[in-house]
Amino acid sequence: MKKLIALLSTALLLSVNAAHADECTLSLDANDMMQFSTKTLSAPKSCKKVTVKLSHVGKLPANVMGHNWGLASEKNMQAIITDGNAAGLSNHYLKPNDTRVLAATDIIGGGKSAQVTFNTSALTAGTNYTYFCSFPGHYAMMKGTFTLK
Ligand SMILES: [Cu+2]
Repeated sequence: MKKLIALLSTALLLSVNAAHADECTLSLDANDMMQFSTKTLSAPKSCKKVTVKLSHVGKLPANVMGHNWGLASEKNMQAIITDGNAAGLSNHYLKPNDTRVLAATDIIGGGKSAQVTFNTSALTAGTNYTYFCSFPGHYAMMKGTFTLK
């Protein structure tokens, strides 16, 4: 009987973890109109890691209409993008090892997808962070707010 209870509680724990993991995985699309499909993303503050999946649902190639998903403090976004423009497409329009970037996917073209998983330990719950596409000029339209709640 004890063994059965142990098995049942293990199964319960596993199912709780599985549900939890789903809440910690977020998805958004980007398109050929230079748009993200949402301007806000949030995850429960209980997520130790968050995964963001970006799908480019357009058709244009990465050098014309490439998109990524980057995360930073709002105050750092402009400088990150300025340095990213100089770094070029081969660096996914982000300065290599830029510590101001909290997370970022690769730049992708139409029909592709990319994802990034990051630890939430560097983030403060309840604080609004900015996410953006670092392709030159895109942040004007392609940005939003990420919050751990
Ligand atoms: Cu873009």
